[in-house]
Amino acid sequence: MRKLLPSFFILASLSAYSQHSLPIIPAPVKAQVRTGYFTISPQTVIVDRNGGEKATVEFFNAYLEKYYGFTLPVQKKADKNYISFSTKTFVKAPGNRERYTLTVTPANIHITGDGHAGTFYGLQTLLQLLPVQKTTSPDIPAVAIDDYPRFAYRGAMLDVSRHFFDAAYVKKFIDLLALHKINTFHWHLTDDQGWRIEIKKYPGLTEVGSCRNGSITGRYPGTGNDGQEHCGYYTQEQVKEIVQYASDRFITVIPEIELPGHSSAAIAAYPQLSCFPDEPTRPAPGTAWHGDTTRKNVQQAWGVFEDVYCPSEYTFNFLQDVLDEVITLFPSKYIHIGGDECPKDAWKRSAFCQKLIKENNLKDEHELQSYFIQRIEKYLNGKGRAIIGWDEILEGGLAANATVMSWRGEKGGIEAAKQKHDVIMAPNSYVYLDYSQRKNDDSVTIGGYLPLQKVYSFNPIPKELSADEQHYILGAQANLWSEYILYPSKVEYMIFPRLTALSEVFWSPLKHKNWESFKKRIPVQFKRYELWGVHYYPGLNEPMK
Ligand code: TNX
Repeated sequence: MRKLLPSFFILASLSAYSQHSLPIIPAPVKAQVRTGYFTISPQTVIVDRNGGEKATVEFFNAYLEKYYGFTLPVQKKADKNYISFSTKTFVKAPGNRERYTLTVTPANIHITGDGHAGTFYGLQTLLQLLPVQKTTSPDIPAVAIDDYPRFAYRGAMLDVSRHFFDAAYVKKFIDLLALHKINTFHWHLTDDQGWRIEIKKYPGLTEVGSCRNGSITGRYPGTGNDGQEHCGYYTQEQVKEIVQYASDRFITVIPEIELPGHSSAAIAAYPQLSCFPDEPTRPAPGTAWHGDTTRKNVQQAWGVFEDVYCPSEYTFNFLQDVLDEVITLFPSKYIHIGGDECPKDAWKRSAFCQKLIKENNLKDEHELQSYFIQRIEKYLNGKGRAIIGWDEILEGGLAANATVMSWRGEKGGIEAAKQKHDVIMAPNSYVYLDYSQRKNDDSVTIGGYLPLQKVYSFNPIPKELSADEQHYILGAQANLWSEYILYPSKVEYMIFPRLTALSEVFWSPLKHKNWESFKKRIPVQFKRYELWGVHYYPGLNEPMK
C-alpha cells in the first residue's frame, strides 16, 4: 500500500476534489488528506468507550482476521495508539443517523457516528483505506472525512427463487452490501420457479413448492431441459438468523412475497389457490419440460405464466396466514408484495372473477388487481406494516399508502411521485444487473446491455419531477434476477463492479459524481475484490451503447 498510496495522495493534496483522489467508493461528502500515516501495530487497541459499538467492532475484527490474519483487543479506554469508535448519543433528533466523521492522525483514529449506523459506515470507509495486500502492520493515510448519504433507501435485491442460494451465501451477499454502505436487502423469496421460505401453517409450500423437476438450458426458450431437480428453502430459524446478521450490519431485510402473479410454486402446492385447480400447469410454449405434466407443477422455464392467484376467500385467508408468519420474522416497516406481471387471462375466463368484478363495481381485471392489492395492503397496514409493489400496482388505481418500485424504466416512479406516493427507483435501463455488461458475454445472460458507465450515469431523481415531487424518491435499488445465475461466482461476476458504481450513485452527492474519477479509483477496488476472494468483470471501457 505504501507503494500504491503516494500517487493517490500527492494527487489528493494538490486537488480541490481530494475525495476523488482517495480510493474510496462511494466518494465521501468531504475529505481532506493530511500528512503521515497511522500504522496498526500489535500494540494498537480498539476503544469502544460506552460498549455501544459491539456490532461495528466485531465486524472490524472479523475483517482484519479474515483478510489480514490478526485481530485487535477491545478496551473501554486507552491513552495512545488506539482506534476509537463512538456514537453521539446526545444527537436527539433523528437527523441523519448515517452520518459520521473519520479522523486519522499518525497518533490515533477516531470514528464518530451521529447514529450507530453512521459509526458503522465510518468503519466501512476506514476499511477502504487499508492496504489491498495482506500485511500485519497496515498503514492508514491521515485524513479528515465528514460524510453522509444522498439517499435514505439504498437497496439491492437478490432473486433466490429462479436459483436458490443457501443461507451461508446470503450472509456473504449481505456482507458485500455492507461494504458498499447499502442499507436494504430486498429478498425475492417466492416466484413461479420456487417457494423459498418455510411457512409452518402450509408445509406444502416448501415440501412441494421449493422443488422443480428440471430447468430449461440456454437462453429462453432454451435448447433443452437439464432434467435435474432444483430445490431449496430457508427454515424460519435460518431466516431469523439472517435478519439478525443483516441488522448487525445496519441492513434492513425486506421480504418479497409475490402476488397475485408469479405464483405457480404456491399453486403447485395448493391448487385451490388457482381459479382452475383441476387444470394442469402448462409449460411455457416452445420450452422443454421434464417429468409429469398431468397436474399443477412448479415451473421449469422463465417468464410470465397465466395461472395466478384467484381472488377468492380461500386465497386471501392463505395469504393473510402466510403474511402473519412473514411479519413475525421480518421487523421491517415494508413488506414487498410484488404485483408485477400478472396476466389477466385466467381472471377473464373465470366466472367467479367476473361475478366479483360486477359485485364490487369494478371496471375490469386491472381494477380487480387493484382490489387484490388494496385488500392485502389494508391487512398489512392493520398490522403496522406498509407495502412496496412493482410499478404495475399503478394500473387500476394505487393502494392508499403504497410505495412504488419503478422497474419498467422511470415512468412508473414519475407517475407515483406525481400522485404523492413514495418511490424507489429501480429502472431496468440502469440497475438490472442480470443484463449483460459486455457486448459478447462469455456466459448466458438474460440479454440486454448494461455496461458499467451506463450504470454509473444513473440519477435516481428524474428531471421530470418538481422540487416538491423529488422528495417522494426515497432512493434506489440494484436488482439481480437469477434465471441465468446458477452459482455464487456468477452472482459476483454480475454485480461487480456495477454494484460498486451504484453504491456511489446511492450515497455520494451529485456534484462528486464523476466517471473519470471513478475510473481512476476502480483499479484499487479490483484489488480489493481479489483480497475478498470475489469474482468480478474487469472491463472498464465498454461503450455506453
Ligand atoms: C422482470 S422486474 C421481472 C422478473 C424477471 C426480470 C428479468 C420484475 C418486477 N419482474 O420477474 O426476473 O424481468 O430481468
